Amino acid sequence: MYELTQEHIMLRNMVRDLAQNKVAPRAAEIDEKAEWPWDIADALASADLFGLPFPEQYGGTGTDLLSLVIVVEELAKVCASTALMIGGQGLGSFPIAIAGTEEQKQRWFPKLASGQHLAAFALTEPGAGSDPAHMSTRAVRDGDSYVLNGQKIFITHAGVAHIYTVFATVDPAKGSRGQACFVVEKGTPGFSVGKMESKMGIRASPTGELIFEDCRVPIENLLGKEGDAFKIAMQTLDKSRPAVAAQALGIAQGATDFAARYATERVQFGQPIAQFQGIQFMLADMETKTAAARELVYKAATLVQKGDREASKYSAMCKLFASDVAMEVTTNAVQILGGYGYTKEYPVERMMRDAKITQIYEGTNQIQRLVVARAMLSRFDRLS
Ligand code: COS
Repeated sequence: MYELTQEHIMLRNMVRDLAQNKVAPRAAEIDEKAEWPWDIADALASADLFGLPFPEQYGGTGTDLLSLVIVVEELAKVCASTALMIGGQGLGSFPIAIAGTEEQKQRWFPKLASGQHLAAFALTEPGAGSDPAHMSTRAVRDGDSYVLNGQKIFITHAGVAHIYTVFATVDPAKGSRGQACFVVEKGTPGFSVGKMESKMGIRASPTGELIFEDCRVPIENLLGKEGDAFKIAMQTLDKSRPAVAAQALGIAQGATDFAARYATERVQFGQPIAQFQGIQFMLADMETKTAAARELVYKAATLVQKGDREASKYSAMCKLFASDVAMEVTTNAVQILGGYGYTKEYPVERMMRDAKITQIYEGTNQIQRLVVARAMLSRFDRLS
């Protein structure tokens, strides 16, 4: 089980203040304008929050995954796009943490840890979303480098990132065992950012296409060996899904808190609507499900941190559960606010739009159920 230490609580309180003072006042505007907020990125960097995924020797905080999810949760209570800055930094850099050499970590981590550079994770393609074993981006060895050709889509931090961990196939006949993972730096000839998406939610976080046209990447940028990449991607997602779950959790708590406060102020039939049992029961269910999600998210983060054999299953379970809770809770928050909830005057409609992506990205919830079921049933395979 997990236990929050004094350090976790101090970190949570510090980020709560920052979220309230620096992030909340900008959240509606950056959503409306679909604008990447450099001022908020600077504020997170000044608070050392980009250092959360990195060990101390590279300028990181050297803290655990539970610290990272606590921070993502607090930021997501007021702005899911801002929370994704930290989640995305983890996702984009975990492949280097998992498979990088000491030299590679020294080369890329310090600037990522300080927030001077941002990272992005490039796995998804038009024809390979849930099924990355069948990606078509190619990497062909040529002397001391690889030449990349292909296209990636729906990439968080496209354009704003400096470091992209890119997955490509070196031997299509080998499927998931024929892939390699590379770090491609911004500005590498043959690498460009294509179409940017206009999205329903997390609108202040840029999502876009990456294009590789005879993009030459030195062999020093290969992470692990040829053939390792699919497992690197799976291990990365195991580490990163608790952060998506924490984003969902924060959205759910933010919406619950807002709806509860609103219900005490909104008067109908001569009394605050919070005095109606119908509203009380909705609020009680929202609070209960959100609290249950928190237990699962914190436990999953702890198991992933320990490298527990159940880590992959818990990582999928917490993302699945917390995101479904976030969708349900935010929909009910809009319902409690009624017509006002449907307008941009109040944050709950944004929270409902932001919640939706947490059921989809880093593996749809259908994929999470598949991961959970496989982990459950593999036990019996071993016995047979
Ligand atoms: N950790 C380490 N290795 C893993 C792993 C994990 N969590 N999950 C699978 N592997 C390994 C398997 O052990 C297998 O190894 P061998 O080749 O040595 O046998 C290999 O990876 C292939 O595994 P599997 O056969 O299970 O692969 P599938 O193609 O059936 O895919 C799923 C498995 C569906 C789980 C995977 O494709 C997936 O996670 N899809 C969703 C991807 C996703 O999240 N996309 C969102 C984009 S990222 S924002």
